[in-house]
Amino acid sequence: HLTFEEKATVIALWSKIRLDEVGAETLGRQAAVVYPWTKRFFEHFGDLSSADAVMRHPRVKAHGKKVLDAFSEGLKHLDYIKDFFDALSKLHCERLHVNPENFKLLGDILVITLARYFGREFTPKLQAACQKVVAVVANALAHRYH
Ligand code: ZNH
Repeated sequence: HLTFEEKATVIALWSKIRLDEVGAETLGRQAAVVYPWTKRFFEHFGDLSSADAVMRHPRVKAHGKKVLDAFSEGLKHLDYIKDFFDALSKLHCERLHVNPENFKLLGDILVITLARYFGREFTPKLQAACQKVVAVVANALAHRYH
């Protein structure tokens, strides 16, 4: 469970990032390099043949921003996040057919991207709070699959 302090810490950290940059890097790392099989969800975006192509792709960037914007909104509603993400969970389950395991993978990549973005400022305590938040979000998005 997230403490009040952890929530505040993550919200403060989040306010310092550029959502488009972190979003594109997260998605790029995921789909281009680390979990390349997730590329198949984004083939309709166009050329995703190399890591560079993925990370620079305008539609990937736009999508990364969209995903992180949803994350931002989720941060404001952590106490009832399952309800808040209910429709989004349903969309991923019923229409997009994304295996919910991918939500956890994306969360881990997001944490790694944040660590790279913040460097030494990203203390173990901050990481712990972030790991909890991405777990809560992944769980909420997987809710409709159960
Ligand atoms: Zn997702 C879409 C969010 C994950 C895949 N997404 C989407 C959207 C959003 C999101 C907001 C939009 C919707 C509308 O339009 O309505 N996601 C999200 C989040 C997360 C996610 C928050 C975290 C966790 N996804 C994910 C993953 C995957 C995905 C992991 C895979 C791999 N999505 C997707 C797709 C889509 C989406 C495919 C559609 C796109 C287009 O545009 O086409």
